[in-house]
Amino acid sequence: MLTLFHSPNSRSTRVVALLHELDALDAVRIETVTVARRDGSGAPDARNPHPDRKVPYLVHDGVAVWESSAIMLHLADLFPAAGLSVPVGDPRRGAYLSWFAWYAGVMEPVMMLEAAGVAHPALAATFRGGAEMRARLAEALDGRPYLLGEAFTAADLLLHSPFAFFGKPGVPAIDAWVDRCSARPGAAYAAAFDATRRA
Ligand SMILES: N[C@@H](CCC(=O)N[C@@H](CS)C(=O)NCC(=O)O)C(=O)O
Repeated sequence: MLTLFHSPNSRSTRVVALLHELDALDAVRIETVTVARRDGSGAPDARNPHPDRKVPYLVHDGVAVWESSAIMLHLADLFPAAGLSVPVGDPRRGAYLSWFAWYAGVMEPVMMLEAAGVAHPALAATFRGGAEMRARLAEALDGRPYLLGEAFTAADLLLHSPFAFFGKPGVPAIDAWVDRCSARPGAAYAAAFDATRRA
């Protein structure tokens, strides 16, 4: 059994979009919970088993999976028929895994630091900065529609999501990719789903 702990218009919305793209909604119970939001609204929900009361949080046959990258990798592997994962043995698998790790380890921290206006030589030495992050994406998307080439994968769904939420960066290759990913049926489904859910 699969249960996704979700809060509307949050980082778990992209997991709902993925479930739609995977045609897996019937296989997953979506439990809507509240979370503490940065604008001061919301509150931690005692029904949410995440140790920090965050979303997304997935429970698969009693086993927890947390962090968007791990959850999306796991779900895309669980439902391979949709073709959104890259299987072990495929030469694209290394890049596929690396995009998920880079998202969690570099891209999201860099975006948060940039949005907060925080800069420090130690941070730049560790993560580089927003310009380098965008250059990496633009280079990967040069002459190809998606990060892994011609096919849309779960990596595109995850990595385009902050730009879809906070706005495109004004880099042509990235902006066009965000538009392509945002036009997918999963994005429209998740937006409509969230409009019907109140935690
Ligand atoms: N790196 C985590 C971040 C999860 C996260 O911070 N989610 C927010 C919602 S967008 C949350 O649950 N915040 C509630 C809180 O911080 O208490 C992931 O991507 O899964």
